[in-house]
Amino acid sequence: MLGLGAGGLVAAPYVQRGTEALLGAASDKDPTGLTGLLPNGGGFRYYSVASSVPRRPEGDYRLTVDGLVERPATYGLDALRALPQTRVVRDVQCVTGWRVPATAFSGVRLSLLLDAAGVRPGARAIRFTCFDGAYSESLTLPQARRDDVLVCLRMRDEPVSHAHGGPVRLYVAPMYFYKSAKWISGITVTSEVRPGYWEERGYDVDAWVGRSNGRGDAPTV
Ligand SMILES: Nc1nc2c(c(=O)[nH]1)N[C@H]1C(S)=C(S)[C@@H](COP(=O)(O)O)O[C@H]1N2
Ligand SMILES: [Mo]
Repeated sequence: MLGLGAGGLVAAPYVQRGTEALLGAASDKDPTGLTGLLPNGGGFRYYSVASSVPRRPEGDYRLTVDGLVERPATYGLDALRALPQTRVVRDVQCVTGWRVPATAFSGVRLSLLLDAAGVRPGARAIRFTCFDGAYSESLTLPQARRDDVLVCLRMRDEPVSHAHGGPVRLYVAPMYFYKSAKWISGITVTSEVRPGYWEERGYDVDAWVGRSNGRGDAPTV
């Protein structure tokens, strides 16, 4: 029922003591090599559970909205840019402890895309998929409809870089940063929450900062 969160790869074992070690390992191994290539921009760590992520040329980017909706849709970047843009400035908090204060994210409210698609009765959750082929995330419908949940085109007032999940990533402001899926390609409306990548590995689906099993007081890794 949980599905293969790692896209068919062997799933990592469920870690009961918290998955800081796993998150740290992803960073320590630096599978993307990006940490070595890029200055540590403003305190961010670059995370990717996929060993490499293809770059998506702007013109080729597509975001699909489907599942329990009246009007499935596919958006290119221009179509997303043409929609009303919202900017929020909030702290970024990774579950492993590092934090970046007052970071600007802007883009289209997820609620706007859901309203445009017309969520059908019986829908309760959203599943996000990513073109890295590995990561996934989830939100309940009420969480997804919050004003501070954005489909981001810009981060720190610049286009979202490839390292940070560009051209389009999610930003779920009130939750730990693992909810903010990078390189998103699919938004599927579902009848139940399908736990995302880290959630299958022990982290809470309801990842409210300070009110979930990622406490943010773990040592920075
Ligand atoms: N597709 C994808 N999204 C992802 C991740 C990932 O590995 N793959 N890591 C998550 C985690 S644990 C964090 S802390 C943030 C890191 O975002 P950054 O690389 O922009 O700092 O992205 C989140 N979104
Ligand atoms: Mo994280």
